[in-house]
Amino acid sequence: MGHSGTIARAIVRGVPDSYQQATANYFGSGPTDVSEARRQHSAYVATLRDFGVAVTELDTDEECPDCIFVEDLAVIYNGRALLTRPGLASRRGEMQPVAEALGAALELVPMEAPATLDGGDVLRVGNCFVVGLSTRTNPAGTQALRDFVAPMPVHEIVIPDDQLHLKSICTSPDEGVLLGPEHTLLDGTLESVAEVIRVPATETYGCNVIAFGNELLVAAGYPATHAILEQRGFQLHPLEMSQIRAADGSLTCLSVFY
Ligand code: CIR
Repeated sequence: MGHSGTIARAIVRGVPDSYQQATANYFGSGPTDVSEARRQHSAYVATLRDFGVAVTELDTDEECPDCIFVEDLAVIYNGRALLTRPGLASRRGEMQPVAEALGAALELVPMEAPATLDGGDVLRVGNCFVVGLSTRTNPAGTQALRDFVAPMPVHEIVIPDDQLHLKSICTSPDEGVLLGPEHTLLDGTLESVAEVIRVPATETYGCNVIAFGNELLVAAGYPATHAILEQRGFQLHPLEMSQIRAADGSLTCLSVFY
């Protein structure tokens, strides 16, 4: 994700018929309505296009039920793409078309075993990165990220086991500002890099936003979070995400921005 003027292009990937088999252990208990997931995904893509993003939509892959969550496959920095080793081995087959699409514009840097890292754990905040150590991202993965973005500082934060990724629960709505839940990620790491707006724990899912300057794409249905953001002067664009959330996915998960 990024801020005003920083999102030029996005790669997204369509919803397969097999989406009902997508992994779901956190926010969701599994998708139940593939047609509705497709409607929600299409509305998301249309909204990105409305904001002037050049969106490349990759063919879906029935062998990969989680393939819509392309964010996890790459970290983009300085004209290069770090191709991750997703923490869930069953997702590593998603890589090839994403790598091909990114390779048309960027230098590709592969991640080597035993490193694992999901792009959902990597958040750029100003002139540094914050990376989540999670069930998907291991210390060798965070080291690979450090090597990839050096000399840019990388701050590590432990993601509690009841949450999927850093960006599942914390993103940046504006330069120098983070949005996070009030009950976790409280070790001071976030506050060391930005002002942190905290929202009620019941609205943790609402912390995943995509910023276009002052305008934010947000998940529909998180009224306390929306009120806090509107009070701060943001203009909100709520999107229905129920069938994306059902597979533990959030707004940022559906794109690689570059
Ligand atoms: C998974 O468990 O890997 C997918 N069902 C959800 C991935 C969501 N991606 C993200 O938060 N970046």
